[in-house]
Amino acid sequence: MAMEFKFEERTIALVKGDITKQEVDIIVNAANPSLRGGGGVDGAIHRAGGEVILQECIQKYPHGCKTGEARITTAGKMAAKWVIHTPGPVWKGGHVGEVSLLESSYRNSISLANEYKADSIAFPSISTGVYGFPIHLAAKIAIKTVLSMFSRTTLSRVHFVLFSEKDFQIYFKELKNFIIN
Ligand code: AR6
Repeated sequence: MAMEFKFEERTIALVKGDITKQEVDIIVNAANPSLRGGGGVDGAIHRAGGEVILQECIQKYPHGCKTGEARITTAGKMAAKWVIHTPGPVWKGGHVGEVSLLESSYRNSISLANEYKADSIAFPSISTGVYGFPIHLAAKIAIKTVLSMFSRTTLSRVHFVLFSEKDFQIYFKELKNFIIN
């Protein structure tokens, strides 16, 4: 299922489904600082792309990646050209910089996509699985941060890919609020 919206002559798609199947230039991975794979969407991306992603992470990023930063690899067997790996923050109650770290994950991913002159990018709901970030707040941050940069980049499409109907509806509500207000 997908819904499309126009924003400043660009397209935002809300998609319910599997991010590894998205036909976009860049897929964003909700990674952890080791960049050595994991569960959730990270596991799905490494499985779908194949060994080459892990090999590249090890070779190019021996020290992994700090929370809120972003690193790029190719996408192996997936339709996308690249994967941007960004470790979002672990939610610890909201008083240790979680909001600004999540903003940084989105901001640094968009900047890197722009450096690579990408036309399209797909985001999962970073930090809202194992890392426990409240999804309503995370959806607001994701939408606000991405849309505030969108028109100054090479990107013409951004996909927010949600794995469940519940998450999809939360993003839908936040996106409508943001576009209308
Ligand atoms: N496509 C789209 N979304 C997905 C998919 C998929 N194939 N699989 C899961 N999700 P999580 P985090 C959703 O836990 O909270 C990993 O082990 C999922 O339902 O993957 O940032 C890493 O290595 C949820 O809404 O990421 C880290 O250690 C969202 O993706 C840690 O988990 C994010 O859930 C990162 O935790």
